[in-house]
Amino acid sequence: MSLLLRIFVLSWFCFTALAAKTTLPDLYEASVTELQAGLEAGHFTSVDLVKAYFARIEEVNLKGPQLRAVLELNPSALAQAAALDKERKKSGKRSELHGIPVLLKDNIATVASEGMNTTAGSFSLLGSVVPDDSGVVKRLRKAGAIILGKANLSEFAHFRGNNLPSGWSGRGGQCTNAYFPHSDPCGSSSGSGVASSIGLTAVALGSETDGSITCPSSNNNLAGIKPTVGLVSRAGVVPISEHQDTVGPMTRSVSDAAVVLSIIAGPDPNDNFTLAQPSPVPDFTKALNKNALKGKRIGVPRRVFLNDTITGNDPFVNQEFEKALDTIRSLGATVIDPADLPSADEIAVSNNETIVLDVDFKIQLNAWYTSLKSNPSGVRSLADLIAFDDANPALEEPPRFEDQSILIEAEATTGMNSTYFQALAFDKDLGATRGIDAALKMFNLDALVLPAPGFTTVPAAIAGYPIVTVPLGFYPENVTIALAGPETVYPAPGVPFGLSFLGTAFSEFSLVGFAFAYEQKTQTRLARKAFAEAIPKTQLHDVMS
Ligand SMILES: *[C@@H]1O[C@H](CO)[C@@H](O)[C@H](O)[C@H]1NC(C)=O
Ligand SMILES: *[C@@H]1O[C@H](CO)[C@@H](O)[C@H](O)[C@H]1NC(C)=O
Ligand SMILES: *[C@@H]1O[C@H](CO)[C@@H](O)[C@H](O)[C@H]1NC(C)=O
Ligand SMILES: *[C@@H]1O[C@H](CO)[C@@H](O)[C@H](O)[C@H]1NC(C)=O
Ligand SMILES: *[C@@H]1O[C@H](CO)[C@@H](O)[C@H](O)[C@H]1NC(C)=O
Ligand SMILES: *[C@@H]1O[C@H](CO)[C@@H](O)[C@H](O)[C@H]1NC(C)=O
Ligand SMILES: CC(=O)N[C@H]1CO[C@H](CO)[C@@H](O)[C@@H]1O
Repeated sequence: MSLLLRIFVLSWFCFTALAAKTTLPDLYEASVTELQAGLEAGHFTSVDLVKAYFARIEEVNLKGPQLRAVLELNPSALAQAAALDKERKKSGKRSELHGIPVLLKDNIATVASEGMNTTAGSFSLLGSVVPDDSGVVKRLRKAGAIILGKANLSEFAHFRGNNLPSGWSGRGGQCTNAYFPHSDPCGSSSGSGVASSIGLTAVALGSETDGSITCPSSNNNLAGIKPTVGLVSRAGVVPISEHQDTVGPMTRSVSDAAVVLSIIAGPDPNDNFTLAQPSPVPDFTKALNKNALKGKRIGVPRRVFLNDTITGNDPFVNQEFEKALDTIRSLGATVIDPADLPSADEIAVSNNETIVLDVDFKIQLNAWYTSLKSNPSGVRSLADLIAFDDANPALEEPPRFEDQSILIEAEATTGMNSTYFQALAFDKDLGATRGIDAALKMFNLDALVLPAPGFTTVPAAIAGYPIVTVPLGFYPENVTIALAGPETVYPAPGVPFGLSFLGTAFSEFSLVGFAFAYEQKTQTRLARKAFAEAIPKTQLHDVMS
């Protein structure tokens, strides 16, 4: 080789190495689109991605700030990544999630042979063998996604004891927020929220019965989608209630959430609620339009949060909420304020939701335990679970985390009787007919908007209707810090909170558009990062050979 050619080749190598390094995305913020582009361009592989996320989890999960966001890593993830890298080279990507790591809330089942447990955070399910992958995991695998691991959560999706704090489970301990030391991550999809917020995974899935995607998305500076009950399969998800449970994405951007929802949504013969959804499943990424709010009518159902002691009494959240309404106006929408739900004051005092959830939980959790191929704990029912917790206090009832009042209340129910069916009908009436649908119709609205913290999720929860949440603001430096649980505080300086767009059944496509327009205009997520110790340092270049 001539000297000139040598110099050329050498400098070409240096140039491409440098170019690759400079084009590697920062995993704190990296979007699915950026990661997919990097994988396609060969700047890094899915094996590199899994290694980097594992290392980032290692830095902050049990060490350093001890966020306790992740329960288990998938021992098969690296092998899955290698196979998907090979397949990409040979025949191209299967979908936008090909080779992208996804973290699952620990109530979402994965086959035991892969090496992980599905426990909803409870030792009563450790080592249990589920009959199959959950419906959403089947879709993710088909799309070429990599299951990275299982996230900590409020045990049994916060259906164990009213006095247990968000983010605590027997198996995982207390998960905490990355925006202020020992602050409340909210729940019950706490670990999914914390892990997404600081890039311990590309994206995460959570589940919601009432607030469990919305609230941790709000507290962790994320975009979250709580889909209509019946859009996304709940087959293979440790249940609370088939009338309210739903699975959805918790991600750093609305775009990422739209990519994930497009893949996990759709009918599943193992969850007959999904068979009634409109066909075909929309490509939600087509809803990502910066002008989506132009000419729309957005209502503010004030009575949903006026009497809410969490949000209604928080002048700072309200102040940021008023600014959000101005932003929505500036994006070309008409804000109708107030646009109250006729049922709002009845919802505030109704106990119908509890009646339904208690009865459903007992029936469906019993069915979960009996469906298991095996369970080393010997627990085969809700009654067994209560006895198991009491018999294993070191695992499940450590000091200050003893409460299992909800389990006991649910166990006392006697099945579906007329009281139950009446409560179910009241919920539909309060949440949908005289609630969200009535307000949409009366004021001729395209959607409703509410602050995400507090009990603003209840109308959509009892109606089975969707919510799309985006970052709204952060608590100020001088906020009064209060206790949220035995080991957590809320509010606290710098802790995020969100804005929720709500609508009727299967209105996700519109809601995604509205949330995207607001997110793109404000870019609130980028205004603040986690506290220094909670920001993992490992990046792709650290793990690439
Ligand atoms: C979870 O289950 C797998 C296989 O079922 C087992 O090998 C593994 O040790 C379990 N993980 C933990 C953290 O106990
Ligand atoms: C689902 O199937 C059950 C019986 O397996 C039935 O009772 C229920 O009404 C069905 N639900 C829907 C929404 O189709
Ligand atoms: C909620 O607040 C409104 C307005 O202040 C009031 O009229 C109504 O009685 C309150 N409802 C409840 C259930 O407290
Ligand atoms: C259920 O809702 C209806 C309608 O608001 C109400 O009359 C009834 O008292 C509620 N039941 C319970 C148990 O709260
Ligand atoms: C239905 O069952 C519940 C307990 O699950 C009980 O409190 C209620 O009184 C029963 N209703 C009727 C009409 O028997
Ligand atoms: C915090 O500071 C702001 C402005 O700097 C002030 O308006 C507000 O009253 C203060 N809040 C508290 C709780 O001290
Ligand atoms: C992945 C990981 O760090 N998992 C840990 C979660 O927390 C429990 C309880 O401390 C540990 O046993 C796991 O190793």
